Amino acid sequence: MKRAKLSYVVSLQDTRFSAVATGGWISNIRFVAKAGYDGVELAVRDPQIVDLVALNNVLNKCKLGVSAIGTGQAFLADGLSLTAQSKSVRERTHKRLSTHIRMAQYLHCPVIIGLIRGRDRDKLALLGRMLRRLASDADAANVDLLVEPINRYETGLLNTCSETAAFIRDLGVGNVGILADTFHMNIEEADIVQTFSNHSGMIKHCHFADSGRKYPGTGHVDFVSIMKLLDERKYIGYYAAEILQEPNFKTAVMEFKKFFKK
Ligand code: LER
Ligand code: MN
Repeated sequence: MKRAKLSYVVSLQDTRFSAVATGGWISNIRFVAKAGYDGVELAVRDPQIVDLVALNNVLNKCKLGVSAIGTGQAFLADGLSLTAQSKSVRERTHKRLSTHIRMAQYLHCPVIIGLIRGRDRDKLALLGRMLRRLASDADAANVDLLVEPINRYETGLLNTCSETAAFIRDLGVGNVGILADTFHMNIEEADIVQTFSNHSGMIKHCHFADSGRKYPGTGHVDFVSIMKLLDERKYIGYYAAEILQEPNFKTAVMEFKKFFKK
């Protein structure tokens, strides 16, 4: 039986977001490969400053796939947002995300729409217009977009899987799915396993972190039931470790992997 794959989130540049591996990305990627992962997820502020050929060489040598490209640092570090008040900021955001889409086309992976959508709850219609346009660019490049429900303390725009599913249905495009992050779900969903069950057809990718955002087993998220359900629904995407590097990067990598051997 084909199974879900494991990946670990590695940032290609320094960031204040602490649930990703930072420091030397080459040695981080090599360590993840040696620990037996199937892929890495790349957090990328600006694809134009990435040496794609060098990156691809490292990935090929390590025999790693790429689960997705994260874009949140373009929001956190550069202030880009799809729903910014200013039209010129929105256009620069579209342009930046087009470069993420080109990178994703090269690496054969989806692009995440997380915090880059902005934070203002009232901007859902604007987000819809911006995303429809972006989804059409992505479709031409054969790339999928993943909208990630994010908890209320980080954004007011799309906190739950059911809101996000309704939003995606309204877009009426075929290449946008849900990224389900158990850390956010533990805050926003009444029943995490039931939520996976309700939306499994639209969930194309998962971020796995326990309730305190550390590796599975350190909190109260029921990963065994989640994986049993997703196995039954024939989920063959990734479980990506977007976790705090605690007690340190290497231990977090090993402990996340170890959890899935049980
Ligand atoms: C990104 O995947 C995420 O989960 C957010 O918490 C980033 O702020
Ligand atoms: Mn996430």
